[in-house]
Amino acid sequence: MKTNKSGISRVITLSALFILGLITSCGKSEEAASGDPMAIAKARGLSPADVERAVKTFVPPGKFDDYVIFASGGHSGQMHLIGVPSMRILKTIPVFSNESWSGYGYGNQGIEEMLNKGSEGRGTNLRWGDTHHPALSETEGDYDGRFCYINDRANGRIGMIDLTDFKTKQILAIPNIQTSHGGVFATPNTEYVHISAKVPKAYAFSESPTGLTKKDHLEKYKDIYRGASSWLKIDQKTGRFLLDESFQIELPPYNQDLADAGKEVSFGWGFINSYNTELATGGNKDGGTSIETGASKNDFDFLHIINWEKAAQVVKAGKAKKINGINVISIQTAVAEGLLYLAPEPKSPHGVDVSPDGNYITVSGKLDPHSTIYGMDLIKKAIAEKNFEGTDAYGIPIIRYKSIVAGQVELGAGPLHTQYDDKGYAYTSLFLENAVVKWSLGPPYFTGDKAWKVVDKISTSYNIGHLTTAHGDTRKPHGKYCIAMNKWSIDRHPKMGTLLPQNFQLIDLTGAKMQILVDMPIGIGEPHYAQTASMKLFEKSLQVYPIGTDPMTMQVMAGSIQKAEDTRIERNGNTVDVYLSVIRSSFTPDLIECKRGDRIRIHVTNIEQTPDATHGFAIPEYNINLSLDAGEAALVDFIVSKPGSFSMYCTEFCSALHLEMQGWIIVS
Ligand code: K7E
Ligand code: CUA
Repeated sequence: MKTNKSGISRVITLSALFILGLITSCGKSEEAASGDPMAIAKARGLSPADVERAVKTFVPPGKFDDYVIFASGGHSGQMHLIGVPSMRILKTIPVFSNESWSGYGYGNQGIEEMLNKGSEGRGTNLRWGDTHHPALSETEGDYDGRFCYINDRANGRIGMIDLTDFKTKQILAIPNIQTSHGGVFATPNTEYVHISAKVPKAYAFSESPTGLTKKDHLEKYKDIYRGASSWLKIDQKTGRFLLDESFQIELPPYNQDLADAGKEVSFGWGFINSYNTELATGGNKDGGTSIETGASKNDFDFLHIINWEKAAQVVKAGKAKKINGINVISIQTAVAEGLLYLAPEPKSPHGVDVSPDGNYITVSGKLDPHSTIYGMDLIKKAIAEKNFEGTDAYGIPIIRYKSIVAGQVELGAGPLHTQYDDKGYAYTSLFLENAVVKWSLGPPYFTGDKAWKVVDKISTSYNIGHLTTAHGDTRKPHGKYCIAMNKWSIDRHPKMGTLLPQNFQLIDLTGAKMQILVDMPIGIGEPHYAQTASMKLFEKSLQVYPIGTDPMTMQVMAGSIQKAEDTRIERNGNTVDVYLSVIRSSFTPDLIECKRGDRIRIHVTNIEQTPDATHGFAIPEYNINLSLDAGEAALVDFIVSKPGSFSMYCTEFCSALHLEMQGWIIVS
C-alpha cells in the first residue's frame, strides 16, 4: 500500500463498485462473473467489509510487504519472520532448537560448537529452548536493523541473530540464573541488552551445599534464593555479548517478570515487574503455601527501578564481585550506591512498557482492571527527596506509591501488555476480556479530560497475550498496524487434530475505529512476543557470501575451497581431510574412501556466487545434514564407526541435475 489516503479512497471506490457489482451481476452466470472483481466477491460470499480487508492486505505477486514481524516461536526454540500486511511467513530462524531445513544442529561444526558453548554450566548440551521476547537492536532509541536478541525462558539463555545474514551467531548461557523472562530489551543505543531471572535460583551467588532438602526450601527460601538482573554489554561491531564487561545486580527472590528499558527522560534506567513478593514456596502438602494462592495474597507487588548507568560506574569502581564469570553487584551495594529502588504496583503485575517519550511507565496486571502509569519525572523527584515508605525485607527503599503515579486508567479485564503509536495512544491487550483497548496518554500527548481515557476497544479471538505495533516500543512508533497474538484458536481454523495453532490477528490502526483485517493461524510454535519493524531496514541484507565464508566469523574459513585445485583428499594417520566443493550439480570429490574408525573431516564449500544457490550436504545414517548458502563454508567432523557405502547427497532441489548431485563415502 502506498499511502493511507489513496488506500482509503480505493476502498471506498471498491465498496461502491461492489454494491454496483451486486446489482449488475444479478442474473449473470458464474462463468460470466470471472474477471469482474465484484461478481467474484459476491460469488464467494464476501461482504463489502471483506473486500475492504482484502484490498488493505493483499500484496501482489512480486511486491513486498511494508513491515516484518520478528516473532518468538515459544518452545519451538525458533524465531519466525512474518510479512505485514500480508501475514505471510517469510522465514524461520532456528536459535536454540535443531532445525533440519537450515541444517542447524546436524553436524555443522560451527553450529555445534555454538550450541554447546551456549549450554555452559547447564549440565548437558541443550538442544531446545523456549524463545520468548525478541529485541531488535536500537540506535537513538529506534530499531536499526543490525541485530536481534531473544531469550530462552526455560534455560536462562539469550541468543544473538546477526541481521546481516539473519543467522544465529551466539548463544550465551547467563551465569547465576536458571530461567529468564524480564527482557530481552536493548538500551537505546544497544549499549546493553537486559534479561532478568524468572524464577529465583537457590544459591545463585554462593557455593551451594549439596543436598538442598524440601525443608530448606520451605524454611530458608527467603535467605537462599535470589533473582538477578543481567546487563549484557554488546560489541557494537559484531553484536556479540561481552561477558567481561557485563554485570548483574542481585535481586530478592521475588519472581521477576517483564522488563523494559528507559529512554529519553528515563534513559539510563530499567524497570522490572515482579510477582510473588509474598515468597510463596509451594509445597501445600508440606506446610507451605501453593504458589497459585500464596503469590496473589498481597495487594501490592514491586516494580524494580534500576539505574544501569550508575551500576556500570559502580562496577568500574571495583565495587562488584566476579561470580561465575560475571560482575555481580550485591543488593547491599546496590542500595548503598542508590541504583536500586522499588515502587509498589497493584496486584500481580505482568507487563511494563515505557512510552515513546520515556516518561510514562505503564504497568498492567492480570488481577487489576486498571493500568497504573508511573511518571519518570515523579520517580526522579521522589528519589531526590527520599520520599520513601520504608524498605522491603532486603533493605531496598520503597518509593511512596502516591507520589509517582501519573495516571491510572480502567481498561478492562486482565490487562497485560502495552504498545504505542505515533499519536499519543497506547494499546493494551486484555487477556481475560479478549480485546485490545486503545487509550490516551497524559501530557504532553493529551491534556485535561482528553488524557488517560479509553477511546476504542476491539474484540480479538480467544486469549490475547502480547501485541505488537510497528516500532511500537521505540521512540518513534509508526502506528498503522497492531498484531494481536492470541493463545487459542478454537473455531477459527479448520479442524486438524488435537494440537491447535495459535492465532495472530492483524488490526488496522489507521481509522477512527480499530478494524481486524486478517486471522493468521500460526502452527509452528507458541509465539509470545514480537517486534514489528519497517522492511526498509533490511533492504541491504546480504545475498551471497564471499567464497569460503564461515558465517560464524564472517571470515574466510581455513580449509575452504577457493579454486578447483583446492579440492583433494589427504590422509594423515587415522585422520582423513576432505576438501570438497559444492556447485550445481556435483560434489568434488564425489568418492571418499576411508576405514572404519577413521576420523573424517569434510571441509565443504559452496563455491556458487549466485543468490539463492543454496545446496545441502547430507550423509545417511550418521545424522549429518548441512545447508550451505552461496559462498558458505563449513566443517563436518566425525568418526566413521560403521562400514558400508553411504550415499551423500544435496538436499536442496537446486537444478535440473539436482538428483545427480550425489556421491559416496565408502567405509572399508
Ligand atoms: Cu505475557 Cu512470558 Cu511475555 Cu507470554 S509473557 S503473554
Ligand atoms: Cu545442489 Cu541439489
